[in-house]
Amino acid sequence: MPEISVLVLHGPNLNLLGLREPEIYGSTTIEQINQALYSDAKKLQVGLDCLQSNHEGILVDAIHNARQTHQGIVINAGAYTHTSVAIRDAIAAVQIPTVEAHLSNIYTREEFRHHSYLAAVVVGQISGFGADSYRLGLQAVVNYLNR
Ligand code: CA2
Repeated sequence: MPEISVLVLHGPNLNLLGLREPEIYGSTTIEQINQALYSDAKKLQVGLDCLQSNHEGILVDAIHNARQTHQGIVINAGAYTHTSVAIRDAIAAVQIPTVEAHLSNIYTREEFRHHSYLAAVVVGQISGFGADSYRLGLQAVVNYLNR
């Protein structure tokens, strides 16, 4: 059994990836992203679980529950990035090293996307590399945990 297990959280509307607005978010589906992550996790010899939810409280519960099961988190909180003090507080409370990932470069988009409530409580942020942002995030959190 791997010593390290990582939780990947996808926030609201990300279940629609690949099905709507491919010009912004690409044509890769969430299932394809998760498959690539499971394959990477196997090579990195870490455990992996992926969860998508459109509900803030479910994401908060998942972060709390990770205390017993996961040593690292990669989160794309979607629009909650820009609104959720609750998700920020949950990440700060559990003290599990967390990487924030975004498909798009949030700093080249509308002004309201330039502020992340999560940025101050995560280890780091990866933004703008499409589906690769998650893969880079997984690699980054594993490197962080192994160092
Ligand atoms: O770039 C990202 O990953 C975002 O977290 C995506 C969020 C957006 O609110 C953030 O500002 C940046 C939106 C996710 C919506 O996903 C969709 C996917 C397909 C079709 C429609 C929405």
